[in-house]
Amino acid sequence: MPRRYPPVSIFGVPTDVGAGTRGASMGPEALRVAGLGEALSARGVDVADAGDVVGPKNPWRGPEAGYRHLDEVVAWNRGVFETASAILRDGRMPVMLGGDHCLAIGSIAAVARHCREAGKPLRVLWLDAHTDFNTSTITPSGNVHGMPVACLCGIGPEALTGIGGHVPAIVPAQVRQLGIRSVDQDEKRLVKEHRLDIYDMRYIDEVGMKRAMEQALQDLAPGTHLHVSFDVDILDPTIAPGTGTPIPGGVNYREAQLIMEMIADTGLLGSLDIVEVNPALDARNATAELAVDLVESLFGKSTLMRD
Ligand code: 5AB
Ligand code: MN
Ligand code: MN
Ligand code: MN
Repeated sequence: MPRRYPPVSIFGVPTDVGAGTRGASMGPEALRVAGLGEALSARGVDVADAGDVVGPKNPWRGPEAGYRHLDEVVAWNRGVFETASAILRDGRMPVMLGGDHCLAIGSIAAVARHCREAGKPLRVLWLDAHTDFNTSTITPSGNVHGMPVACLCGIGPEALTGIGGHVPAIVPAQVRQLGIRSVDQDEKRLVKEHRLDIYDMRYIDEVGMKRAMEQALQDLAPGTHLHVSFDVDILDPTIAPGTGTPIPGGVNYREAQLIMEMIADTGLLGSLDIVEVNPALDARNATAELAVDLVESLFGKSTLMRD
């Protein structure tokens, strides 16, 4: 039986201020060109395009006190927070087209505030090759796209941890991370210390994607708002070359479809980030097209019975 989805508002965030490679700023347009809006409409979803968040240009400077472009990262995230909050207030589902992954600070802060006000449980499913749990003192790069999960959990500069007006925006127990295969040395210590629930590639190899996803999605209370933060570098670079920090050994096409299909089956999807698509590194928009294909599955498109 086809599932009904709430109305969706997609919005673009054309910046790469949080990344170490230029080009994710072109991600929103690549996803639109790949037909994201049309694909959702074809699924029967009421979809509107809220346009793009506006923010400062990328100054392309080196790290200062452990951060690259902190002021610009804050400015962009404030804009994301305002836009996502307005969409949620309208009773619509925000779908953010990044941009680099630092922008999830603003989108998830908005979702966390919305859930707090509505008295809804929130769960964040972080699909990524990386844990994104660095801080200014342990980061190897200063790039804030390697820090959003830590910031959301209250570890980071006040200008970022406080964006939603409540510190921390979320706690580690609300997060599940899947697809992980690149964690920096000190970052490993920190994710262990904070007990992040991580389904890494070794675990997926051993138990299989189905079992790993069942565990990542288990004990979701009825009425939970499920936020999916989809960093396309979770995918194997052979199928998704258009991203700034590709790591070999990622999830394959069928595993990626299964992830999305199993999320769809929960019926709890409440908001989505699609980040780190970098058209400057892509092969004929293949990564954006694959992302759109996967989002169709996330919205209930399945091979046989269910659509
Ligand atoms: B992404 C690295 N851990 O902090 C760092 O793509 C990479 O949002 C971060 O997951 C990758 O610079 C950030 C080496
Ligand atoms: Mn990421
Ligand atoms: Mn990543
Ligand atoms: Mn990346």
